[in-house]
Amino acid sequence: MDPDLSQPALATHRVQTFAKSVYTAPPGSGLNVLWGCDMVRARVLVCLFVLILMALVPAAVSAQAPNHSKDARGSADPQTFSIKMDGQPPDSEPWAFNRFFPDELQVHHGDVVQISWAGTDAPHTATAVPAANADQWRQDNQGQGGQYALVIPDSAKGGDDDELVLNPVVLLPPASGCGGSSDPCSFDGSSVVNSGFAFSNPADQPSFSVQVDAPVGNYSFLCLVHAGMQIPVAVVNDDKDVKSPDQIAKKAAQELRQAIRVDGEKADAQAQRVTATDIGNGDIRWTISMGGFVNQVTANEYPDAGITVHVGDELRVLGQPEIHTATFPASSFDTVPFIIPQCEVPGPDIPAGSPGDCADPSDFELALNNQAIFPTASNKLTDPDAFVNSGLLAIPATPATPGSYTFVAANPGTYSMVCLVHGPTMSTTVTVKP
Ligand SMILES: [Cu+2]
Repeated sequence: MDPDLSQPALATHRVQTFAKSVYTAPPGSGLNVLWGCDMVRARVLVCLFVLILMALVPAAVSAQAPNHSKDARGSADPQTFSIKMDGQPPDSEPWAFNRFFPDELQVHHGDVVQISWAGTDAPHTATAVPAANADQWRQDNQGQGGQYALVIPDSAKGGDDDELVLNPVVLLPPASGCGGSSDPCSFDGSSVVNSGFAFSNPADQPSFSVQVDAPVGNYSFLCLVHAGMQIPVAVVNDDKDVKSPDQIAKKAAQELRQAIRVDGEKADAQAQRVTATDIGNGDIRWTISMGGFVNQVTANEYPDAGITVHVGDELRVLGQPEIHTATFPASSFDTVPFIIPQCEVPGPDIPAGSPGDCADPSDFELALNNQAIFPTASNKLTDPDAFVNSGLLAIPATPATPGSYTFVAANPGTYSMVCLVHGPTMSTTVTVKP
């Protein structure tokens, strides 16, 4: 059951609020892309990772994301702290930083935290949760049946669509419209405050402001899309010193530099590595990683130099904490979208560009394309034009997102491979020789 449909007026309001922010977003911004499904930028349409599995089992989601308007300030001199999610990689590398910068924060009651997206094109949410242990909170709230599961079964109308949709509770911004720098959402320490889903966009980075009205205690900020993307946030007594906003900004910048220099470079090297294993009969199994992933920095790329194999060889791709596919041919990125925007109706759903295309805007949804996320029946590379797909892989492996997939080189030819999640920057060539 779609939770929004139990409260139609509210659901409509929330969708329209979000739709408004979409339509008023500047051209090329992430929000436009999300609904418009622009193919170039759609390469970033998410990294959904392992939570998908948990949502494969039909799950009832039963409550709204609570949000609150601004409360009176508690302490005398509230400060505003600016923190970042994600960051800019060097030299246009296709990396994303699934981290907050800085990696922890202490504030006083009443302080405001402005959380800015800072990546290239990855989607994130800025979400304040009333839990000191973010991993435990995810287990309790993002697993099967969890209110904040990233994807849920498309069962709103008749339960006749065998597919998954992005959870509106994760996707939608606060109904009240709070979150701007002049109108921060209040986090009272007892309920979740969620920005909704938005894409990094260097030309116009989104941000979300939260006033921390919670009592002294320990909480977390996290991204609902990316596991492990979270920081502890402590509210301390007014008589205890905390780092200044300036010091926090410097710490954040220093941590990003370190993440680029150390973790990014390691992740990049991991993505480029090709290893060979003798499998008998003169054949070789070539193994690559689906990109690199080190300390929450993901290098979304396949080997630049391509891979050359012979007929009879295998190509094994290994999943990462970030979700990916290995899909032939590379042009599939244009023909097999990972996410399909559509209107939920009885029977097969109708493709749509935005909520306004649906008879009821609250019937608009973003579905995962089964053709993209599931493996093809055949794993054989017989024809460079034939569609052969690993489906979504990830680690830790689950039945829905296995940890590896193995192709078999059956016929000579030049084959192109792409990730349907990340697009052309994550592609390579597999040359099969006789
Ligand atoms: Cu990918």
